[in-house]
Amino acid sequence: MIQSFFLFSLSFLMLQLFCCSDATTTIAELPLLTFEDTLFIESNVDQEVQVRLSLSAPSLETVVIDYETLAGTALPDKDYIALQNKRATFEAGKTEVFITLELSGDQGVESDEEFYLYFPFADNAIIEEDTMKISILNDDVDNSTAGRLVIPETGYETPLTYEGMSLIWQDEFDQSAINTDNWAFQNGDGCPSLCGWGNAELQYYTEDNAYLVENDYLVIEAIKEQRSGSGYTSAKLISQGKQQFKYGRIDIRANLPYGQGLWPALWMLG
Ligand SMILES: [Ca+2]
Ligand SMILES: [Ca+2]
Ligand SMILES: [Ca+2]
Repeated sequence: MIQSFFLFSLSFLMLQLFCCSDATTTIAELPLLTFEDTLFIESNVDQEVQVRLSLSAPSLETVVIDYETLAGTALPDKDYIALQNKRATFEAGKTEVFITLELSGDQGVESDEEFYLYFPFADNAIIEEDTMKISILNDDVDNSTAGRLVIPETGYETPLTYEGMSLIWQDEFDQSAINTDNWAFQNGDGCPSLCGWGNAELQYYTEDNAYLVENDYLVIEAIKEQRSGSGYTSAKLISQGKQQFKYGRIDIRANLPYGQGLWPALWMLG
């Protein structure tokens, strides 16, 4: 009886160990759902695109991932076709599947937009990260202002006072001409000593391209034209030898152009 009892007890213990050890191992070995945020260029026509889902390791079981779209700044029907109660299936042993999305094209000028793919539930896989961001990059531009000077009506207001500091110099470009007490022009292409101004710059600087408008603004204009061997002209103003400062705070308010090859710059050199 004693021996029999002992064996039963041992069997029971072994059964317990097998049970718990096996259950723990199974959970730990479920693969992890992985993916990366994805971006697409909008286009002018509707398009089908694909996003990729991956598993961290192949599974012996079929893995099913539930998914649906969630609106962001991109909206269903306007920017993409909404999906609800959809399922992506990884056959046993597979670690990659693709989900097809339908994006709406247009020719409207707008901001880049985004929406989301949400993964609420998985069979035989673990979801740690449950939301993929899908970005739609607008590819339309506004040509209505090309070649015209547009003074922006919004932007940073430069204060005239700061606590603990006093204003010792300013130029609001509100006189009848560029103030030569403050500014000198650095003209040419830098040659022969520093052709391209050390930066392979393509323009020829001339004071013709700097002027004041509306009693309040300095304009520096870049023009595609030939001048002394350069294919472009622009202007450079420097305060060197006229207004120079050591320590303190300098505020500059400027509106900078955007486009291929443009390199607007506000330098502080010492
Ligand atoms: Ca477009
Ligand atoms: Ca759009
Ligand atoms: Ca657009």
